[in-house]
Amino acid sequence: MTTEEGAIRLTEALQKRVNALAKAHGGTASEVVCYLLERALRELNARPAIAEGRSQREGAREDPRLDWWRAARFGMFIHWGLYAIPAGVWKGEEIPGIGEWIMYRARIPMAEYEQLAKEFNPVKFDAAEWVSLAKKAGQKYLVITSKHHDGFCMYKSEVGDYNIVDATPFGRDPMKELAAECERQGIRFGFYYSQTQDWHHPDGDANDWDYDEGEKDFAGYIDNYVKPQVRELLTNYGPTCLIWFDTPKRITAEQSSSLLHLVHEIQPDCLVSGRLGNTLGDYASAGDNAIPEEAVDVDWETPATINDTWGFKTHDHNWKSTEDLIRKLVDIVSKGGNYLLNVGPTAEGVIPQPSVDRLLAMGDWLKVNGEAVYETTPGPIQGVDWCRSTVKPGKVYLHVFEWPEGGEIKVPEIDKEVAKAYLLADPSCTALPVSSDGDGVIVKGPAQAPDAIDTVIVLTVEG
Ligand code: JFZ
Repeated sequence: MTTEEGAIRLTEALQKRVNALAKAHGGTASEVVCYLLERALRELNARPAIAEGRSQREGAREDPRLDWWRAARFGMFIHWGLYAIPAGVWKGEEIPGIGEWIMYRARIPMAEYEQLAKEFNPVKFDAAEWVSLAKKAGQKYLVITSKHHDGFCMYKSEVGDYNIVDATPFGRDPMKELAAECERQGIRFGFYYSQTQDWHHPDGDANDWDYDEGEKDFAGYIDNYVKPQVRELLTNYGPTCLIWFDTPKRITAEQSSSLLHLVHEIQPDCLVSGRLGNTLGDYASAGDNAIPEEAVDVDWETPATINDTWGFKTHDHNWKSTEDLIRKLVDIVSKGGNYLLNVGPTAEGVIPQPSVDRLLAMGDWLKVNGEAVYETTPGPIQGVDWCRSTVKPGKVYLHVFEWPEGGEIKVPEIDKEVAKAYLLADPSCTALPVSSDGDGVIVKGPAQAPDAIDTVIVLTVEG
């Protein structure tokens, strides 16, 4: 289906169906297409940000093991693997969709795809550089793909030789180097692990072009491959802050539960993400780049991309602006969530410069405004487009996205007495004039927005 401004050319099959519907309902083809599109978009928007089965396990909401994670609010996600070599192009053809799915999208035979390992040699990989970028960005934890759906292990596994140490000229274990560097720089280190989909393993989920789905011993794959690998990851790399499982389809509640207990048996403080499935995760996982309309009373996290892919793609230059990224971080935190923002390094081991630039800019903003993000909880002002709010005891942080004409901020009702208002960026905390017009507090700020992206006004409140 191709589009030119105002005109949609449908495939023949679709055209036939639309014409039949138009005839049946006495409308025009365009009316039918518009109706169907609007309905699809409504359903899309109506889909909850936190899907069924990926929410937080009963009882975990009060679990003190999550306190560091709740306070952290902002983490770095890293999708890195063999898929960074084709980088979205296979045999000269651009393969649509997220880069790390190229084997699936192009139905690449496993025997062909695994040849990529022979040329994977990221000589420019520098663990210290990656971790210091996370630190400068203000990201408190780092989660990297130890094994994604393609089944290639980016760590030294004794359970199979389809791994970076045994199968590539690189021969080093980047997970070892990153774990050590995170320890050194005070960043918490975690693993992404694809527990259901494994397009390399004959019993793993989803490769139906090399293997017969009906023949698969998925339970055996979980018990004899996944569990030994999870044990390796939680045994050989020091303290692991969390395991980020993914796409929990085909996994039973028993299997999710046994994985959860395996993780907590080996490292009791290691958290397990909501995509463990069957609502057994230590915290809830929202859909990719999905942000709930309003605050959610669970511990939740949104995994997000800076462009439109997780794994590196040569031709994906659709980078979000720094303003967009900072406002998404604040929007998520103001609703009680964590923001796990991704980078997709190249096959040489380099994080794309557009990602570096935006993360450093976010870090600069957080150096000034971090007090209104870290260790905060959702504020009293919700569902207002021009601002967001976060709180700490005795303080309400008003995040002003759209600065009002003349700098007169009409603070929506917060049913608390405002003792003082000042700009968070003002080291002298000079009081701003506060008045009341009977139905709310008015704070008189500078005529121009001190920070066009998000100016934070601190309201000190009684009780
Ligand atoms: C999954 C992966 O398939 C993808 O490659 C990436 O790792 C991402 C972080 O997670 O993609 C998903 C998983 C779940 C949803 C959407 C994309 N979902 O629940 O809507």
